[in-house]
Amino acid sequence: MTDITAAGAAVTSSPLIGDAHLYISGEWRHPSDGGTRALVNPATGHTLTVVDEASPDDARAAVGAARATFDAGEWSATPVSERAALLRRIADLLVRDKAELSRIETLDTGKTLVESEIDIDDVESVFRYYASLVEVDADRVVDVGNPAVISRVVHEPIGVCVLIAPWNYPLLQISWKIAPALAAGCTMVAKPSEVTPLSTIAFVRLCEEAGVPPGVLNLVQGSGARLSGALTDNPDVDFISFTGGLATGTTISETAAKHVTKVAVELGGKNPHIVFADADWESSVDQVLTGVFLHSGQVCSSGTRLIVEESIADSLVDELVRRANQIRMGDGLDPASTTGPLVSQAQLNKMADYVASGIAEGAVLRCGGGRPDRDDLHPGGYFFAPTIFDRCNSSMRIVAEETFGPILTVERFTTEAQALALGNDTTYGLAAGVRTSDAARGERMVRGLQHGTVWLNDFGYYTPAAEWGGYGKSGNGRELGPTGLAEYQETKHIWHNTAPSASRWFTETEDER
Ligand code: TXE
Repeated sequence: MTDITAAGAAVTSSPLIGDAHLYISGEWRHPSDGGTRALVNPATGHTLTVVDEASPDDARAAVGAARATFDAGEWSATPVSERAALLRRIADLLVRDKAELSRIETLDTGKTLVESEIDIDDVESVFRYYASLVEVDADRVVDVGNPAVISRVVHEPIGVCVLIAPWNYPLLQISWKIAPALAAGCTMVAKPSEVTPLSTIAFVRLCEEAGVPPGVLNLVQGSGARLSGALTDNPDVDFISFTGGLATGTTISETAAKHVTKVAVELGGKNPHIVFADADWESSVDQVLTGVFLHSGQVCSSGTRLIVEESIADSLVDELVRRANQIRMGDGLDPASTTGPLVSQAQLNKMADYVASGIAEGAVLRCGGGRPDRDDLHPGGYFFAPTIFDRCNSSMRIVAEETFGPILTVERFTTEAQALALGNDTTYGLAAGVRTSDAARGERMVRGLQHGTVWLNDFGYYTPAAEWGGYGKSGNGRELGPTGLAEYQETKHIWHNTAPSASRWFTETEDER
């Protein structure tokens, strides 16, 4: 068993975490009311470290700092080339400190070290992508049919942004917000999840080292509900980008509407993975398994609904059960682990509740359903075995609701029309996968599925250059790609007449007509 207690102590003393954890106006501060929060290592249930937790006054101060810095105008007027260079310096520092950042992310979230390392690589890519994109984010010239008029559409930073992130991909998801916000010339308050704030604290220290000016990037952490008024019911905020649960996203959207504050929300999904009988067998087994059990299913685009053609359903489910039982769950720091624990006791309780509801509603439990029966797992860790339910239908809670854990449900179809209807039978619409060797059918399916990302004969991949976001209750707005930058920009039309002349619409005398 890995000695996590020792590793936890090392986190406390990490220079990347420091001893003060709020960053406002370029200063590391302790909270005004002395608030703290103990963070738990999900692999052991032991306290990992204790961090500062912001009060509502601190959050208001952070928004005030972002407002004052934006209104001063210096940052937003920084030449694009300088902002791009800053993003690249941040990317370089991510490379330098990748090992420590990955270790911190694993201790805080429970995910395996390899997954954390991939996350940090992806964060680096996002910064490099937006550095390059903003350099070519040109104004548009519009021909208005009058050679004397120069008509331009220009992009300007939207202003003060509040960036609220969840616990499953802490640094990755907040980087999808911070990178375009910095590229666009915005100022911001970042609020990581109170469950997993460590990597964001460490990252803000790197941003400071890279030369992000004081007041541009401010950091508070703590309970979202407690800080909500200061961050989302605040006329000084111009844009809120939120990733998290549906209920929270709805509350934030309602609150922000009072101030006509722009909001973009990414609220998870209930993602179908559709397998036709003619699909490649080996990659189907592999990717259905990875698609749902990676990071113990705590992924917004997790392929939790297997929708499989009846003729191969029994054999595919048998094989998935066999493979799921072999998954090496364990402490994320242990190189032998291929997936880690759930993030918290709350998530563990939620899975137990979903398993009970699946059984009560008549689904057939084929494997998992509780804590793995293994002596080598730490007794305090939040481990939940990969779970497969067969004979499911979309009226069951385990099929309709986002479980956000390692639970695969299986539904069966006999026709393409049924497969499509099942794939769209969800209130969410974040991501979907289709597997078939029939190209024409594949194309019909990807066009028919009402989801923000659709994979054909693949699952789970994304690139910083392509938009990410959801249809339906998976949210609105997009992250990544050019749209992910546009979210942080206002669009201004400048009409410049180089040879002004009177229009004579309102005339002084009738003769002028
Ligand atoms: O999310 P919350 P939770 C889903 C998943 C999960 C469920 C609940 O199904 O089981 O959401 O997870 C902040 N005003 N996803 O409870 O509460 C909070 O501090 C402002 C899907 O962890 O939505 C944190 O920083 N902020 C998802 C962030 O919101 C508030 C990833 C997310 O927390 C707030 C995670 C408030 N009133 C969970 N209340 C995805 N889309 O990938 C909370 N917060």
